[in-house]
Amino acid sequence: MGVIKDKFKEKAEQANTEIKELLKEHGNKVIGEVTLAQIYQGMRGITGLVSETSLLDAQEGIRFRGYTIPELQEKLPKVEGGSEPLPEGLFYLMLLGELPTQDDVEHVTGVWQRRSHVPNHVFSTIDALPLHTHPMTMFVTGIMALQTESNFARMYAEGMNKKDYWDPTFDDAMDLIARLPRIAAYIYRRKYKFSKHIQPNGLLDWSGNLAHMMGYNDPGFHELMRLYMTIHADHEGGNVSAHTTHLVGSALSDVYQSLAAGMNGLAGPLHGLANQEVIKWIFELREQIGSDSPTKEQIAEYVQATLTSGKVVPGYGHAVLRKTDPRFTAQMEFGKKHMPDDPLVQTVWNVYEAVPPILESLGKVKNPWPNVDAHSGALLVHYGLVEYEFYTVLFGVSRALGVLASLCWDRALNMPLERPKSVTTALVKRWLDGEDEVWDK
Ligand code: NMX
Ligand code: MLT
Repeated sequence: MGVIKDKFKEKAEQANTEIKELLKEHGNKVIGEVTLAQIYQGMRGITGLVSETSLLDAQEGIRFRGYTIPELQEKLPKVEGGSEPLPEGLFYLMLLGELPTQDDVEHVTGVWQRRSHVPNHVFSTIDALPLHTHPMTMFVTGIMALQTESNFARMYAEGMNKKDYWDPTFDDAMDLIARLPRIAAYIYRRKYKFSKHIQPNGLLDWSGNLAHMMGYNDPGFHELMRLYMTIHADHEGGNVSAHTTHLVGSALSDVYQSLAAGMNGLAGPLHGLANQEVIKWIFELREQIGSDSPTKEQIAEYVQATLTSGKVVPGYGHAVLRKTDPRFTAQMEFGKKHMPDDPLVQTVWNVYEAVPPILESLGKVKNPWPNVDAHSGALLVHYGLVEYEFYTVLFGVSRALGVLASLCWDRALNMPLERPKSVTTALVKRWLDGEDEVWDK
């Protein structure tokens, strides 16, 4: 067994014992109430899941195993001469709950390099799709084509003790994470660069290699990819991509099937697709007014027009956060350091001034502040990555780190099939009419 796998097994055994005792002693404690409105309104605020890798605070934002983004930027290992954290280190932290050393991170990079081979049939499957296919559809198709390689599916078919489920799940997770940059870069080069593919460079880190295979060799872009892959990796367990991966995984669907399902959720415009929507929306604004530098007044008018036409302002609002997303702030800091004069980046900052008071004035938006997607596209455009339909694929490569570390934990803790109760409006009405105990029927 590998070093990380051994360590994970040890940690999981400890956690299993702890959780068993915790449930034995406190299993009947009530942790919340559910209102009628909540079951009709997206289950907001219902605590119903356990996810070990990160925790979201509505005011403060995300902490990964207790560490904020600025703390990760300070404490996680970096490439020589670099200043952004290596996402390999964040994966190690999320999986094992402890900060890695430089050696630990180099070890993860090496493991993922060795496991990164993508079989040819995956490329042929992607090639079978017409070129106008959305990159997220190609991405999900590529992940599903890779499912032929699942150790878990093969071993389950052969017959496996449930105590061992975590083991091939761990291997599948490591294999899939290692292979995702190749698939993402293949899609990018196929769709936008006349299928002129670039071979991996075995000397580069995971995100550096992704940048290289996409054809981007500016060291600034490599740094951006390390930051991007770190900040998009996880956002506790209830967001659509994490929750879907966990839910589908609870049926003992393997890592490939579970991640593909989660990525279909990420492809929705209220979730990860918002990053493409933001840039599309700003490009349309620039075209409408015929200038690359819209004034704050022009932005405000455009926001009003968006709202009047019954659309949401992309990149703003959140189901849990109630302040500016620290992932937005981390990207703003990157922009100030690397490209303070870029007109598109400046527009993103002007949008940040214009939008919140307008959304606040509607009186119904619970969070008028920007989320992660409000900023990411402008940084990518700065380095020449203008093909905004591809942006959610980058989000997806990063999100795999968090949701697959979590899926390893789901298996190690033998988390059961997820199956909440649903009711009908007819039953709700009977309850409102005073019929007792309808919920048990
Ligand atoms: N622009 C216009 N209206 C909004 C916005 C916005 N950005 N955000 C919320 N609202 C509306 C929302 O549509 C709802 O209206 P109605 O009652 O008419 O249906 C009302 O405000 C209350 O919604 P909230 O409770 O504030 O938000 P909710 O938790 O339902 O939704 C989002 C959260 C993220 C789906 C929502 O804020 C939104 O649609 N934002 C724009 C899309 C976006 O940026 N998504 C990316 C989220 C981050 N990610 O990567 O996943
Ligand atoms: C995410 O990163 O998943 C989004 O911010 C959405 C969420 O947390 O609900």
